[in-house]
Amino acid sequence: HYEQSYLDLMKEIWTNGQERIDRTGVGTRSIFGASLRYSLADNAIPLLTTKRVYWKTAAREMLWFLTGDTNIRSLVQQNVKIWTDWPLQKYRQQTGDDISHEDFEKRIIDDEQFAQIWGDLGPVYGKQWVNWPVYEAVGDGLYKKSDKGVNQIAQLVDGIKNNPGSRRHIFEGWNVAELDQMALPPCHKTYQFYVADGKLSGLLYQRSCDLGLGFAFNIFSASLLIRMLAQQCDLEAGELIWNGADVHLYLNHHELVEQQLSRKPEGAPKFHINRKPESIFDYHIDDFEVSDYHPQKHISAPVAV
Ligand code: DHF
Ligand code: TMP
Repeated sequence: HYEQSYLDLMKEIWTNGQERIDRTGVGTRSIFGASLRYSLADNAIPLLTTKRVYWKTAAREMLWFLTGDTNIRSLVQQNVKIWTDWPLQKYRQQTGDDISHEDFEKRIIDDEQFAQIWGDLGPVYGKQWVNWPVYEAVGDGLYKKSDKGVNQIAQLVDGIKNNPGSRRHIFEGWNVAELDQMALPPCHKTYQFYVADGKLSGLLYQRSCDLGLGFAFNIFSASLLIRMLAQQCDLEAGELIWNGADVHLYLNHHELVEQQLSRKPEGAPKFHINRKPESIFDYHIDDFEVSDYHPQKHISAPVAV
């Protein structure tokens, strides 16, 4: 089963990983360097079956990245709460207001100005993907920021269509000059694509991976992106190769780990796109459908902020 290698990795890290105190103070067991492969042939999609994965949440996040938006407001409006903790933490620290999650999210929705000030994550994924800043020389050694940055995704689609054999189908989230403005520097930081035999494959380099929580979203989202790109470029989807660098389990995920490792992966979910949108930027959540997904019960686990 395609999920077995993930469960094996989880077991290996839980039993043999190096224990460290991490940035969040929660503590992790980790290994450095892991690679997993998933076939996307015949509509296969790597959704975990040993716990329910809320794939629509992950798909909404991916569509949000593609709009270039970095404010959580449009996510929260769609009931996607996976990014709320970071702006909330900043708001609490800077104002001393001990507002609840619910009240903060309500305010983000109800008060546009509040959302503009407190809901932004800085120049994270979406900004770098579709509007990577560019500077123009204005003389005397001075530069100014151009109105329009580089749309790496549009360039990627052009490249795959017009020069499929290229070894430069890359987009990058790690803008070193802007890391200090980001709520969280990108975890899924580099994507590269490869066309052969009418199939598009993608490789994701993930510098830091929360194997209990983020990982399930990351492999689904990367696969979704490969599928959308393949459709736009009239290719079949090939494989996802996932490369993790610091791959870890948080120590407070012990229940999740034990439960998940006691379960057997089962079934082979399929992913479908219902229509062909005009461009990579025109997909809508209703275009996506998953069938044959019968996962075991969701397991909730705390997210380390
Ligand atoms: N920090 C940490 N420590 N781990 C992460 O995985 C992580 N992921 C981030 C931002 N910072 C992070 C962005 N992605 C969840 C999933 C993905 C995600 C953030 C959070 C999450 O909480 N998933 C739960 C609930 C999903 C839901 O409510 O829809 C899950 O069980 O999958
Ligand atoms: P770090 O910036 O100190 O590495 O912390 C980021 C944490 O978030 C780390 O546990 C990895 C996790 N993460 C994922 O696993 N996937 C994601 O997509 C994101 C945004 C974060």
